[in-house]
Amino acid sequence: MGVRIRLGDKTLELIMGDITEQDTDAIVNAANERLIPGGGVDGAIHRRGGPSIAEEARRIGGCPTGQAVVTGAGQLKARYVIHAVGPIYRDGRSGEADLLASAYRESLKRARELNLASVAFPSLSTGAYGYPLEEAAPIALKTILSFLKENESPRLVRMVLWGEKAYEAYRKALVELAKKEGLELEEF
Ligand code: AR6
Repeated sequence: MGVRIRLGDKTLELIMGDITEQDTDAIVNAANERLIPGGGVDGAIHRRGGPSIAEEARRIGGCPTGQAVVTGAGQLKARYVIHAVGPIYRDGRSGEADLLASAYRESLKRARELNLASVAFPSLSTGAYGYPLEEAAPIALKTILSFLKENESPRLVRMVLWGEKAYEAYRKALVELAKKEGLELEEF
């Protein structure tokens, strides 16, 4: 159950669920700059994916805020994990919005470099990093939609929201974005 908008053969959809269960070509991890396994999405991905992900991440060594790097996905259904580092929210006036948009865009660039068809994202920065959901959701969706418009890969982006509150915040942002762009909203 979810909601989606389509742009030709491209789809942006929202579901409520667990990022570690997605069978998209890649899933995105809400990582930290040191790429050392933490809690939240990061903890769940490393727990279910097994130690090979952290080993590969350790060889990469780190990733600045607003950037993204790729590893394999160990035992997960996805083929790749894209480790994106979102900003820690301070006051909303310290460049957070640009860095959050960059974390989404850079993740999508990694997917495009690998010519992937589908990518699933969690809501970056809205857990331990404290970004308010209502502020993060429109930034995430707008950034993803403009990337889909301008690129052939990926064709499907799925936002996987953990719980009702996150889902509703993103749903509201998608309704507003669809209206602004003149796109139809589909329930499924
Ligand atoms: N599937 C989808 N979403 C989830 C899941 C899940 N299994 N679990 C939590 N969420 P967070 P951040 C939601 O804290 O804010 C780690 O320690 C959660 O409700 O995972 O970017 C890293 O190592 C929230 O809305 O990521 C970093 O140090 C969203 O995912 C730091 O946390 C993101 O919450 C990154 O913090």
